[in-house]
Amino acid sequence: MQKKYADLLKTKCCKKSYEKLTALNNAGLFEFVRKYTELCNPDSVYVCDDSDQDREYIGNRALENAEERKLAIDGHTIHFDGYNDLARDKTSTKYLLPQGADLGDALNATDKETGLEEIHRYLKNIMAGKEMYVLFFSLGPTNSEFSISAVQITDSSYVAHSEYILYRRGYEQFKKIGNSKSFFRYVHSAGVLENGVSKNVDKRRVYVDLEDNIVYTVNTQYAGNTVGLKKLSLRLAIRKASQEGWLAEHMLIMGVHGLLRERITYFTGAFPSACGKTSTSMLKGESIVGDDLAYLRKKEGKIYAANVECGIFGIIQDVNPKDDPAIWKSLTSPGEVIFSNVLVTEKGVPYWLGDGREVPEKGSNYSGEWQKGKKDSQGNEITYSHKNARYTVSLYGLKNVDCQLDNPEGVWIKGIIYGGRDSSIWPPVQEAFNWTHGVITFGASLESETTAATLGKEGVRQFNPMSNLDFVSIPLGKYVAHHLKFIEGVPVPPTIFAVNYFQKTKTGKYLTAMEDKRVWVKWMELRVNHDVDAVKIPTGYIPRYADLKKLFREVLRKDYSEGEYAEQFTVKIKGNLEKIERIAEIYKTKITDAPDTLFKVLKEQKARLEESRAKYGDNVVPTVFL
Ligand code: SPV
Ligand code: MN
Repeated sequence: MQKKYADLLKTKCCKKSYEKLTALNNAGLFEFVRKYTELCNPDSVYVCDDSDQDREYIGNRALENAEERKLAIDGHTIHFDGYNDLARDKTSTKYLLPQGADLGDALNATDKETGLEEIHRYLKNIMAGKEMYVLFFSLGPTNSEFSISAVQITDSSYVAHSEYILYRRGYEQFKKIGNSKSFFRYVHSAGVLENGVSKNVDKRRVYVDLEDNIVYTVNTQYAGNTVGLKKLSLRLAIRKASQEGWLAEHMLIMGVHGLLRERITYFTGAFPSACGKTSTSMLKGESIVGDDLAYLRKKEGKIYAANVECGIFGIIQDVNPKDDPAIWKSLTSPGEVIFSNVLVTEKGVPYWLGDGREVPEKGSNYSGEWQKGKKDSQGNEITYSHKNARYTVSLYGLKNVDCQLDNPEGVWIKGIIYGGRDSSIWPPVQEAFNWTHGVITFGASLESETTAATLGKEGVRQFNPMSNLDFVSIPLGKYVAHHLKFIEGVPVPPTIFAVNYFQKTKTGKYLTAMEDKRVWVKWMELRVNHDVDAVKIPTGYIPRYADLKKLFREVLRKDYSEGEYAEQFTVKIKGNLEKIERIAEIYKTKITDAPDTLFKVLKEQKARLEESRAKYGDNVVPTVFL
């Protein structure tokens, strides 16, 4: 038997690739690679180790097989996904459930046996005529309590190339885990390519096997559906974390720098896709540890976090030199960048929505050849760059990267931020009364209006607890309970905040400017370090006007009027009460095992809001709470 396995891999791998695989001495890993080599039937198999040579090989393959094209600036390439494959596909992403298991109605699941049969049918011979890549990475810094080893099988050199930019290499780490079965596995095939993009998107599937820690994904290229270590790993990690007592979250990690002293205070922040997570982590004057995925662990009575990644797969829309100087610089200077789904001119110059430049007359984009006024089959104008167009860059090249990025201990987290796209209810910033209140009324009650980062209609208000709804892989009630429990034994847990960058006036104008975020984070930094007092309102603590006025002056050189403060921080009693009703109803009817604490905390909040309404009416200016 052993010989037969070896024979198959030996014929598909070059000698060096075969040796790299066997040097890992991991029978389970070897069998996994053999099984999918046999099933997917590639012409050849290339195994990558941690060498720069292999990284270069993958980058070159992406150009040779036209999944990427060179752009004018050295190191820059462009990749296009298919026209209907430009965002995460929630409908086709399913957990494979063994008989008797139940994740509740809020999560998308299917019978494991049927799902596996279907995906294996799709995978059969899917790589014929192609090369298969086998890659090893580490989720989190290597040689750390946070690290999880992961192996990726893919026939897409674009996916492999993206992973090289986004994750730490993990071949050597695999050597250290020996024969362990404790690693994550991903099998991906873009399927048949037509003009460089997946042809059979109608047969796109992302199936997550939680028992065996394997994710299968076929007939898609969009990174959110294919890059195993990103959102596919998050789904596996959430379950693992719940079993082991830590948290895997859809969170940025950043260092906020004190205005007064040389003090760096670390925060994590959870925001749904396209709601300001990357831009917060990249704020001018602060330093970035990560923009998307964080693991949080409890150590010696404190909470530490590490970035799962070491790169950014960021939304490019509205990246401009004024608001995002650091990213702008990497997107316009030589160095490794993969642009996806932007417009590219004949001269190889990329353009995107909101870049502040004049729009070219024509070029290539996600719809093929594009010229101004081009319409889709329904007569709608095709934007020159897609709303979910992205850039992939390494964090190491950014001037604002935090020096703790690779610290195997992680960074000590003193504040956690929750934020959604909410046009009418939450103020720009508020602080929870305590951990439980923050977890329930901010995290577990998060709602956000949908965006182009997932397929489907935009602007629909959606329940999205901890910004993690798309990735939670345990029953939601258990997930919330796990958060409540997480800080047991932590004498001073992180302070929880909620932010909202998207409040609008009745006429649809944003109430706050993009750059105002810089003030909100500085206020949070002062709060967790006990430097300022705050105003208690029914839903939490908000800043005092005088503190904000000072911060606006110091940080942005802007005048901040009492009128602005009153408008932005008015307590919307009706909106808040309706929200409580909506959230309580969801947890009552759709989610089994919701913790009792959740209903209790919501009830208390309701009582506070009703009391204020009786005294002051529906819209209460913050000054009455002084
Ligand atoms: C997001 O949409 O939240 C992302 C990109 O970070 S994706 O890989 O699509 O998840
Ligand atoms: Mn994300």
